[in-house]
Amino acid sequence: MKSVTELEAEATAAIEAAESLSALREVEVRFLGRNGSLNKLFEQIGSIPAEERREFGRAVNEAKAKLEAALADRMSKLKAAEERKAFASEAVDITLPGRRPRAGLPHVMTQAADRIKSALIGLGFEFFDGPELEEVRFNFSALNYPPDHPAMDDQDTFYIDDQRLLRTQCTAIQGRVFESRKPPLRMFTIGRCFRNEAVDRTHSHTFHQVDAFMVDEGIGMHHLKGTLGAFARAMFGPEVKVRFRPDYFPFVEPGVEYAITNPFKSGSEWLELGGAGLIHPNILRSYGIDTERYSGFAFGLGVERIAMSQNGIDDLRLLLENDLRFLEQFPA
Ligand code: FA5
Repeated sequence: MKSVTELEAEATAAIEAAESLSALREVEVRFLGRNGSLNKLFEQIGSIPAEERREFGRAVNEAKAKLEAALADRMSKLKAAEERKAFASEAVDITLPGRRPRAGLPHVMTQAADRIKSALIGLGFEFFDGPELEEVRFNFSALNYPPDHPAMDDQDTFYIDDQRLLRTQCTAIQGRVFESRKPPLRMFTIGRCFRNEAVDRTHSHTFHQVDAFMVDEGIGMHHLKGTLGAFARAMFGPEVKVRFRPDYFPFVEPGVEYAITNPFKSGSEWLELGGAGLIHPNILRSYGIDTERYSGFAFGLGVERIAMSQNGIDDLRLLLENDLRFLEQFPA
């Protein structure tokens, strides 16, 4: 059996020789652990003559205390060394040139919507948001569609149930505004619309409209034409011409189709942007608005059409694909 002094010397050497925290931990277990060599020494105390036991116990305890101190000392040295190593391996070369973050840019549709918003706000219209999942009544019946009228077939959509659908037109905000506000009104919205429609170069099942209306005393077609003329110039420049031709929508009387001179070199001379007209008196009356005093105009335009004509894009599908090679051609 080893003496206390021998064991202490052996343990001290092992502590000094440990090159890592895990090696040190092993040394600690070997000498100071519950089943370690020092505790084993204690177990011999019974075989030692009674008068030497005190001295023996003291020597073992002293050795234990020394070894614990040596362990703690070695541990802090090893920790510091490991930290230095980790620090060195994580070091950053601050002299390297930085990597430029890839800055995003607004989608070409967002850019068009922003331009439309500032043009209409500039003309005194107030933005009003409506839900994409709309009540059937706001989308159709509140807009003077007689029940089962064939005009609804042109705007077949995705029905959630009998009362709710994905809106086919942003004109649906009219009823929402009339329920909560009184004239004079000058409102507009921009948002997504949905129709059961095959996708081609100019149509999609999901698209955007801007819809605006004004109700005040003595509003007539001249206000509508003046507003849409000013809107076209704000959006497409001073040279643009506008054209109005009779059209039918249940919620306007008279109704017109609104077109601008085609900015594309090819194709027809005119590009249709949407529909417009004077708000049907039936609608105003149904919301308790005095039609002797008030009248109004409304218009609804396709935002994709506007984005396409402003940027010379000839296929609407490109707007939906999120291909960066396409989108990066339109920095804001
Ligand atoms: C309407 O939706 C009427 N609510 C517009 C209106 C408002 C008339 C207020 C009178 C008063 P229309 O279905 O024609 O009308 O659609 C208007 C415009 O939305 C179209 O000219 C087109 O630019 C765009 N649009 C319609 N359907 C699609 C589609 N499937 N894909 C892309 N754009 C579409």
